[in-house]
Amino acid sequence: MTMTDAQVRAALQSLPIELPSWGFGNAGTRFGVFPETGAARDVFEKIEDAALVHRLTGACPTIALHIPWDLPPAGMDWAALAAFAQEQGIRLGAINPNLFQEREYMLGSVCHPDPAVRRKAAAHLVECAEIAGIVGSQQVVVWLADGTNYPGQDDIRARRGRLKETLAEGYAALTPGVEMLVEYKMFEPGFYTTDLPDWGTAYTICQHLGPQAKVLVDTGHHAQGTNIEFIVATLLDEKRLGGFHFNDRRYADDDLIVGSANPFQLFLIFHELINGNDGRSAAPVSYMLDQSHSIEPKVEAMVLSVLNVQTAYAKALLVDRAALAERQAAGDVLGAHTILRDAYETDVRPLLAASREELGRPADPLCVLRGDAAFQESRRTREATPARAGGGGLGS
Ligand code: PSV
Ligand code: MN
Repeated sequence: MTMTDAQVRAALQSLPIELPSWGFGNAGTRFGVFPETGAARDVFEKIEDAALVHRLTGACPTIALHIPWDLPPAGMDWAALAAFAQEQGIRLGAINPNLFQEREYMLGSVCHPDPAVRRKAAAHLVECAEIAGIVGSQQVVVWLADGTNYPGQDDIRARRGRLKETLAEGYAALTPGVEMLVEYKMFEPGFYTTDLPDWGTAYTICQHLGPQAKVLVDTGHHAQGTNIEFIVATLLDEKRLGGFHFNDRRYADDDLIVGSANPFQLFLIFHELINGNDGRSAAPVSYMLDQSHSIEPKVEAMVLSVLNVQTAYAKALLVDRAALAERQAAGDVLGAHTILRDAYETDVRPLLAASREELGRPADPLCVLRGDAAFQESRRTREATPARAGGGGLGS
């Protein structure tokens, strides 16, 4: 039995995809930055751009913020920024502490050998927990650049002790109901050790922290060939999957548009998310994009990313789960595999178009955006006007 089109549309319409503020700004690679005309320069413009993506897709009601890149300007408080977002039609989402950019963090933040640096990192975690409480955000997402470059540079176990102790201070400051999502990454900027390199390490840290701590899976943060859907199934089974940072990659943390390099993997991830839930919808975890766009138009890139996530989800919803279970029980290796392939090869474009129209959004949001002369004009106007908050940070 497969789900009906109406059931698939209802499930699709209930999947919120959070946008990263840092994906709208002029980021680049370490080799250069190619500024885009009219790209967002401050938190207001990032919110405006995210709201546009939501108007076009109907799927992105929140924007994740990075602190201090997205601090409201002097004289404005968080409640006012949240109200600005609401006027634009979206809400403020996950709060991401920046524990990697300041000079003191050269040898790490929460794992730094100097207690004074750890105090600073803990205070920033507490500040971010408080911001999340004020703006009604559901998550504080912790990604650390902590690690070492050379054998012997620092004591691996001592760093782990500091990690647990310092993160616990931020955890203790969380408002009830707000989760701390602990993100891991195999390497970079640490090239010898990384203090949170994999899902297992993140999982044990979450166990130490408490029930409000869960693991965040960034699809670009694994070794080549890692079976991410297996990780997803395991974390879901342990009730410690907090959410995703979606992006795609060929080599390392490439931050490419999700679903552009390996759409089959994205489909398989959603298949596990549905399996580990009720078989009819993806687990209610946090779904965010984490991409930085260096050569692609940023708003278009976000829209395409949303469409790619929805495409993978729609195909995964179409898997005939009863038939799959039957073939699996019969030990029919290729019969079972074929059922997954059949769903993956279904053309879901008409279904997605109908779902968007049902929500009063364009059937093809990317096509509408690309043909929108007013949007292009607004970029030129923006470029010719000073930014409101005077700056704002680059993406990662
Ligand atoms: C750095 O690798 C990174 O891309 C992480 O994935 C974080 O989630 C993001 O930056 C924002 O800090
Ligand atoms: Mn990430």
